[in-house]
Amino acid sequence: MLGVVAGTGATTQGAGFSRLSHVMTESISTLLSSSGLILRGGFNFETGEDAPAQAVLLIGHGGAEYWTHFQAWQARNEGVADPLDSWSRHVIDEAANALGARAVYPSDWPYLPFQQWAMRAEGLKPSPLGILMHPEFGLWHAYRGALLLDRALAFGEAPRARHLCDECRKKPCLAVCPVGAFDADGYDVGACRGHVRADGATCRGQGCIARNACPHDAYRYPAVVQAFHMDAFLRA
Ligand code: B12
Repeated sequence: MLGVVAGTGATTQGAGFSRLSHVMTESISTLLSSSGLILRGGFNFETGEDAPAQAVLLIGHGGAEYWTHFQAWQARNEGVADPLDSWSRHVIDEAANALGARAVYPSDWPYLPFQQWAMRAEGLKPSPLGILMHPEFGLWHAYRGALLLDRALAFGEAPRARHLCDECRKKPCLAVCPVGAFDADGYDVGACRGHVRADGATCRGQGCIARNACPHDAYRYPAVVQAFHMDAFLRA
């Protein structure tokens, strides 16, 4: 398994990737270089596990580096439905073809367990909001696709990421939602969506208040990016 290690930039592969074939990480890096997406991590499925392949590599972003690349593509492809998904497919399908892999996406139905895969690949744990907490990117990261391979890859030890929520005493993320959509029992999607739709101008224009309350905000998405995702959330 491998993952981006704390201290590495959001646009380059970290030291953890040297455990995977240098040739493979270099070629994935080259294939993704003008997209703002990065190889997040990967692992081999266990023998006997009900798995879709032998190995998986997760592609995503830490921070919003991808946004300018996506916007440039969208300007050349006006009117495309589900633009972020379409752009992700455009970038990641090409990488999959070059590597002899099969690309799958977070929005594919039935949903694939992207967060479970990320926990295995990167050693992450969920924040109280449900979003995985990353030791460098905080809550400001996501997955845009995965490469499934029918061959095992040479991964090293499972990464153990520092879980910042364990060290956070005040947990402001749980205190600020105007409708208390997040608590120890989980995430009340109906309350969240109802508020955002009816009178959540801040959530709609600047993003989720609870997510923005997290102090680990070095990679926080700009308001325009957050507004785009909240709009997609309202339409989901
Ligand atoms: C359906 C879905 C939703 C639904 C319902 C979520 C739920 N409570 O069930 C809705 C539309 C509400 C939603 C909302 C959001 N989602 Co969502 N969602 C998904 C999706 C497409 C499927 C989830 C699923 O059922 N998977 C299948 C099961 C078998 O896989 P899993 O790994 O076991 O699923 C985990 C999640 O369900 C998680 N979970 C449970 N409750 C919650 C609550 C939240 C807020 C999240 C993020 C996860 C989560 O627990 C499981 C862990 O084992 C995934 C992508 C994917 N394929 O997983 C994204 C995904 C989980 N969402 C994601 C995100 C970022 C969000 C939003 C923050 C988006 C936004 N606004 O910008 C919002 C949260 C609302 C807010 N206040 O901002 C990211 C999380 C990335 C990360 N860093 O961890 C994912 C992985 C998509 C991606 N492209 O990366 N989402």
